[in-house]
Amino acid sequence: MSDNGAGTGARNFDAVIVGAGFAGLYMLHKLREHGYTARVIEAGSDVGGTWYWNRYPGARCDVESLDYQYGFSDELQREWTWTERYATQPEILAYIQHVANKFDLKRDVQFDTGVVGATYEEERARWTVETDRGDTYTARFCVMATGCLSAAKVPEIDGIGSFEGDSYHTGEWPHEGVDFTGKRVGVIGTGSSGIQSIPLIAEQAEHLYVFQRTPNFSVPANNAALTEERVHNYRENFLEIKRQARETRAGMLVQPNEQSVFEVDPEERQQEFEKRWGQGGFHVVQAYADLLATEKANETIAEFVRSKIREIVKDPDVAADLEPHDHPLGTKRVCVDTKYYETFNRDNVTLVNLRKQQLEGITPAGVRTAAGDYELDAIVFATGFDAMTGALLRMDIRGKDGLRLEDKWEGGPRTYLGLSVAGFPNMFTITGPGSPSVLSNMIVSIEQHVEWITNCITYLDREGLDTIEATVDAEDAWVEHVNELADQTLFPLANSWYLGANVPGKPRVFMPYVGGVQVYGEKCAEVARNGYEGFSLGAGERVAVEA
Ligand code: NA7
Repeated sequence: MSDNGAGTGARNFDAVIVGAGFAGLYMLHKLREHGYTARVIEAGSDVGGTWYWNRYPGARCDVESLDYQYGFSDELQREWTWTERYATQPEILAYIQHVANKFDLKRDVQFDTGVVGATYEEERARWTVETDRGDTYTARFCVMATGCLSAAKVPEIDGIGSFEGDSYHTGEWPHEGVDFTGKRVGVIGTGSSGIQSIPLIAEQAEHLYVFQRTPNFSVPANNAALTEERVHNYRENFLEIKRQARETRAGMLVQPNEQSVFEVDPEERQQEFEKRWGQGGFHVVQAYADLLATEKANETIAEFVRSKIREIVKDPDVAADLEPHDHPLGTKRVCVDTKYYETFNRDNVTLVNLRKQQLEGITPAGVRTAAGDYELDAIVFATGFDAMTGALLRMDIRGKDGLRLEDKWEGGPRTYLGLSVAGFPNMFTITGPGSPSVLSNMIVSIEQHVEWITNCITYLDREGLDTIEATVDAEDAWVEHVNELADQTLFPLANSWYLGANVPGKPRVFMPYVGGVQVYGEKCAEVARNGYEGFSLGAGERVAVEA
């Protein structure tokens, strides 16, 4: 361990951590607990990661607040009280602030600083990390806690720079908020961000045009204030709930039904769907065991949701345009909304179906489609992210022999366990591609990764080892396994950001691991138990580093 501690202006650390969201902060906390020095480098002016940037109206987590909190500290959970079933972005941000303050984390974070590159120096077994301020940091370990949905994607639309009104990306929302009162507003994109923000923007705007390329499935949140009883029960069983969550597929306790949808008659099925729809959120997808397994089963739930759209939306033509038909339900992340479909019954809201009138471009005055011009005062790009790899590839990361990550991943991301990349020793990717990440409760997956990485580092030190690097063979086998599993599911049938399909030119590779949190966690534990099987461990001569 180096003794040149953080917070003193020192530039050499045991670890540099990129990103101060849930992942980076917990990584810092764990490393400190074990006596390591670490510096977190964060582009934002404060902690929070995705919850720092995504401040658009209606931004909430689609995982219930009680489940979407750290599990590592009983004391922490006892002193924090969530107010709503689905927490708002400000409440989640307040929670992360609380965590950062409680554990005194901010003193080791360098804010307002973007990492532009990271280079591994083989001789000294150290990473050199460069920032956009021109600083460099060196560290034995480099931990990428850069998030899966952190590289906002502004679409490549003709004339995008020519618009003379105001424009915003949901993932980079102004901190002071935006007042759309009296404005003609266009929202481009109907993923989760669009679907959450549209109802609230509609309440303010003089007129709202929703530019929809692909309709998504959305289910009601049925959000409500949490009762004292629910909070109390959760609190008293917290550690057990958190333990059990790691033994599930999605990293949270749901009520799965073991039955096939075809084992019940249509009437019973309808009742079950209605019950789950009433419960809100992802419950509906859990109604039967095979809903995400076969297209035929999936069609039953897809058609149920479409029937709800027809029931809610009064204009049948608008309802028809909102009905998703091009992908099985759940193969894109199901959206969780509050009054999304109802919004299309408002007189000041117009749905523009870009499949019927193609988007031709953006003009100084608004949006142009094949059917004509829409004059707008403001455009909201709810167009998503260069997911999972974007934040990593926007940095110039170079491993052994100058190998660039960008070149290595030219055909799509390749990792061992989503945690490590062959050719990039002592670099870890928290919830990287090839791990359950976005298919799971992120907090659970983040904690599992952080704890695995911490155990790995302490193991190396105990054994007198300096370096750890995934072998090419282990990486190849893992990539093949991840692909094989994905190919057995319906996921590849959707043009989703899971596959990189939303970014023109991005290799079409299914990035998350679909095997679930439990299976994945067991695999990681087994690798560690077997002396970090699939990794080569090195005991080179460590060069003393001057502060
Ligand atoms: P998503 O889910 O990637 O949604 C982006 C939306 O923007 C989607 O409807 C896209 O349509 C649309 N889009 C993107 N580019 C264009 C262009 N060029 N023209 C028209 N429409 C476009 O991002 P979100 O931010 O909503 O959600 C991301 C995740 O955050 C979400 O899944 C949750 O996990 C939290 P498309 O479907 O590509 O036709």
